[in-house]
Amino acid sequence: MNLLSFEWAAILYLIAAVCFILALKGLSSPKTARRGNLIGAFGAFVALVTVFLSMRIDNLPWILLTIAIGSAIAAPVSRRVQMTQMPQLVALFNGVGGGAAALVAFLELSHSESPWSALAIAFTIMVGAVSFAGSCITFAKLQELMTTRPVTFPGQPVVMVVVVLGAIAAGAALVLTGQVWAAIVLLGLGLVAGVMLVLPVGGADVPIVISLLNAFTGLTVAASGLVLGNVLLLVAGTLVGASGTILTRAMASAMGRSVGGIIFGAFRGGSTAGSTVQSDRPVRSATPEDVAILLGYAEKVIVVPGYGLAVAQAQHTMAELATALEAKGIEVSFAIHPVAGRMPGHMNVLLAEANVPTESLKEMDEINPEFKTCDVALVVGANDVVNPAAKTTPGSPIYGMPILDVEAARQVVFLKRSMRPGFAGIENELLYEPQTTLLFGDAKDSLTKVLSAVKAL
Ligand code: TAP
Repeated sequence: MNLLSFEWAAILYLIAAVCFILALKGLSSPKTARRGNLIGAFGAFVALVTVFLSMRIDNLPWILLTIAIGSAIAAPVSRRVQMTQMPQLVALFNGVGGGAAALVAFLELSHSESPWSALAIAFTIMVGAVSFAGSCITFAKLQELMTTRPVTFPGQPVVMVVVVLGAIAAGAALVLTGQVWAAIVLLGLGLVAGVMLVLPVGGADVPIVISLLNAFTGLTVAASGLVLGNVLLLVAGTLVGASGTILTRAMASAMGRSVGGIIFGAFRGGSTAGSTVQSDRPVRSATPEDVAILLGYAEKVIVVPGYGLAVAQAQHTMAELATALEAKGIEVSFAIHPVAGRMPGHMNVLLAEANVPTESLKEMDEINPEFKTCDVALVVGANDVVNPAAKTTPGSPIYGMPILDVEAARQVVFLKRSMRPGFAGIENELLYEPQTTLLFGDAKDSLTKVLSAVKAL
């Protein structure tokens, strides 16, 4: 029995859609993001309840059981996940969304009554499958279950063209005949296309691909709104698709990339080249006391935080060190690269947690001219975002990405545990430069020792 009339359901869907729009608005600033998130969750809750109360639902116990299983898995995972693992969680949730939309469209095939709805079904199956498979590979790259370098093989572009042509043929067959076999072929080709799309993307470009796949999932959900005749899915999917597309373009332009270049670059052989990693060349290593002397006698220090700072959870010690240096009259600022860490805004959130004043945080364009007047650039757990190969080595996976001009500083100190490369998997020549010193060890441990040595100066 339907407890809600069609009109009431439409009003509640409208309320949910407004919540989603307000959520996006809230999420656009760190100050309002938490509220935005809650408004979005409320909108999703209203939408879910409306579905249950306004439709005749078969198999209710099964549906409730799957919701319970999903919640039992997702709630503890979301609670336990570290900040540094957030992008892979987002990739996974995103992929599951795309995959679910593809499966729903598959099941709706038997109810399809017009070529238009068959077209929407074909689109949803294909793009949903691409999003699912692509997100799984992105997850594997981010979780470092596989290499983060571009994966290519001879004939890859030809295979991709064959897959796309096959998908168009299977899609046409699905629209014209409505046959299940065509849907199965389309689903399979979509999965292959998703894998092929992400494999050649190098580590440094993965954040942009997450955002692109997110836009794909949005489009899939919007198309499944057409298939199911559900306005809310249409609105929510369009919002996700549009915001994902805007974010993809914004991130690509912040990194000096074109979206086409990222996806097709490796196919052209452009981004597969790179330097070899883990060489045995000598480097200059130092003790915490040496680093404390360098810092303590500087006039101007620029800290470059990166992923390693987050892994070591060293933000509080870093903030304490900055305060101790400032107490000695030294000017300290933090250089924030847009993709430092593993998600947009990662460093801002981390340093805000340690109460580093926002005026000390400087974005890349603002801080870059300052490196040449700085005595020490202290690079804490960052690597790719300071790698000069982005400027000097055409063919490197990060070539063209704007970087922090750390090499211009008089002295550069790296705090890292080993000579292992960063996420992009390429060597950093700056580690071997004469002005560079390395303090090996976990960032928190090293910073604690440097802090007490600075205090003892
Ligand atoms: P990375 O280039 O990944 O370098 C991190 C460095 O931290 C490594 O050199 C690592 O060296 C060191 N490290 C790790 N754990 C440490 C610890 N406990 N103590 C001290 N050092 C530690 O990081 P980045 O410079 O921040 O650049 C970010 C990279 O991630 C870019 O390639 C970016 O494209 C990619 N990415 C970014 C995002 C977003 S949106 N921000 C999302 C996904 C991927 P050792 O192992 O030798 O210690």
